[in-house]
Amino acid sequence: MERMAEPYKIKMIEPIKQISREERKKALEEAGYNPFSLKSDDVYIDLLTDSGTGAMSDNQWAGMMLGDESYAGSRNYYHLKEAVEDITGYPFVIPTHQGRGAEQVLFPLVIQPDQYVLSNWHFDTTRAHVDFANGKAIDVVTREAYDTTTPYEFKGNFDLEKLENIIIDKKPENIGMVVVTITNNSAGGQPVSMENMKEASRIARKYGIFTVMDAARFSENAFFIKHRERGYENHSIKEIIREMFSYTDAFTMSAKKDGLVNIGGILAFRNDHEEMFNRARSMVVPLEGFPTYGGLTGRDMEALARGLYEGIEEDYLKSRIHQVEYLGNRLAEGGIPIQSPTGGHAVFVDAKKMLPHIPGQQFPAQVLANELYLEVGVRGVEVGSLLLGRDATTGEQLDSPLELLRLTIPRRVYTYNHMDVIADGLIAIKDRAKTLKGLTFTYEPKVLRHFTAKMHPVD
Ligand code: PLI
Repeated sequence: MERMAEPYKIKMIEPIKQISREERKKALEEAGYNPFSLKSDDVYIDLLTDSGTGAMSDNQWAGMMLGDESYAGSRNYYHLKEAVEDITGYPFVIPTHQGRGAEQVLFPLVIQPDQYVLSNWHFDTTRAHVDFANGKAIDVVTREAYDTTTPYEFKGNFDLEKLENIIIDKKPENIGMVVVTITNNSAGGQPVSMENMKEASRIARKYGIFTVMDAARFSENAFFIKHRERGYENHSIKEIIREMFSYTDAFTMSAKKDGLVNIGGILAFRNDHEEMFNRARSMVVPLEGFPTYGGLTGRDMEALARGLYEGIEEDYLKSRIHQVEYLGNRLAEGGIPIQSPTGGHAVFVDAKKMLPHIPGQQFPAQVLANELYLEVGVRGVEVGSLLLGRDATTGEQLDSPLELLRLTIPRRVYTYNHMDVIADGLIAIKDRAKTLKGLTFTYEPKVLRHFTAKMHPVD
């Protein structure tokens, strides 16, 4: 696959260095074989997340100097509100410190205790906030998402039949809300088609159920619709985004992804939800801050107002998605099994296929993450059994349907040469994959264990 020249040039650089293999071995041991516990100085190429790790433009940095740090009514809030309304059509806008801040304000207003929440796939914090609101999260993703080898253009979709059957089975009054996660992070940054979103929304509205967009990667999703879904090839990205948001009542957004900022989130409501907006504005005060700053500085809001526009530019999106696809193609050509086709923000390596001799209970994707770090100093992240955890009542380790190593690409940060280092590193591991050993816990925290667990290779 050809490389594509970036639609920007570099004005400032941040040095990175590759420490020696011996030093990496020591660092990994000290980190308890858990890449989350590595110091970033010991990492050469950091693919832990695309969240808050992107590079801002000169235009955004210039905007930072125009921060109006007034406690109430900052002019940057109004810039942000105008940008959100222009791009999504939602007029009622509340800034929050990041995506989970928006979730913690909204969810208790919508979910009644013991209600179910249905999503194509809840992100970890989204699931946690459903739990905190005493709701019960159920994922209803299309079955194609679990088959990494067969390409399917919209692996992020809802299983619509299952969605409606669950609503009927549990009864509509017991469903708190439907959450449309775009793109579907856990399935591999996979997009949701417009048709699927429209149908999910039609089903929810038929039963009077509130719908929320988890919009972290909304512009990447719009790009995929334009290039993969029939009928949208001649629509602008903005037109597609407008239509996507017409199918939900509110959105929560981690602006640290497609918003192209290092911190920030948004909670917004459609024009027919002013009453709920007013209730959310009261809630945001004790949780995040006054409703015209919600945990952000004026300069953060200005950078975000500008980042939202840069994130929907077609040239930028083309270059972004192409770089991820390039890495995916290099890996596939080198015989590395990946979730196919590649998604928007990351390449997901199928560790179950690459390390079939290591059972889920010994965390094959974590083993692969560690080996890639030892090989070239690249830090990826496990999305599998370690992340999934144990059954809350029986304490048994749950069996994850997928054991994935996520190689998450920060926006506008790394070059194609970095993609080659990553690909060469993984391909070099392939031939000795059989010799790699599983992992066992030396310390297993009860809550969100993947962040702080300590492990050791099994004998
Ligand atoms: O990290 P936050 O609080 O700004 O956003 C939470 C969040 C919500 N929804 C989705 C789909 C996410 O992917 C998400 C955060 N994702 C992270 C941190 C990631 O590494 O994927």
